[in-house]
Amino acid sequence: MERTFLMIKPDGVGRNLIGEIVKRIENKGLKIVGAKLMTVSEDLAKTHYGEHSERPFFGELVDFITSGPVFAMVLEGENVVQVGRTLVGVTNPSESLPGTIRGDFGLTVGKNIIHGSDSVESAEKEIALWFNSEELVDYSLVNSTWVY
Ligand code: RTP
Ligand code: MG
Repeated sequence: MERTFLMIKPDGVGRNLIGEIVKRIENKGLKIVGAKLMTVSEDLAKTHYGEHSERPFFGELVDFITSGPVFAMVLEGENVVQVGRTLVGVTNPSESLPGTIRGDFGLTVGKNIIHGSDSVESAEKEIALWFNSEELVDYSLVNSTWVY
């Protein structure tokens, strides 16, 4: 089954949105296989957003992600990378549709609440970067036969 990496950013944690976001993930039928509240080192932030290292906003992005705790998650489900991005919304919350996390809770690109892996390949890299294998839990959801 496909996996993705989602991370509630410091603004989402600071605005008490963990429960609201986890509720949407559970309601959708996705399985949480790993989750942790953590602070992010500068090294981890720079590696995670390495593809943006030459962009003018890189410094601000690293400062922001390291500015408070984040809530990191690994989710499992059919087509979950794309489904995760759909739940999150587009990069700029002012263009994200209502019903998406960014569309419902954000206004500006610099404080867009949550990160979601953008491809199966990035998901694999990001899961390995953020989680040890023993932090990922193997179990079954009782209701999954009503989803699949
Ligand atoms: P993310 O990686 O955080 O899930 O966001 P994304 O794929 O939707 O967008 P991406 O292009 O990967 O950008 C990463 C993060 O950089 C910040 N950003 N700021 N000031 C700007 O023009 C700008 N553009 C991007 C956003 O916080 C974005 O989520
Ligand atoms: Mg991205």
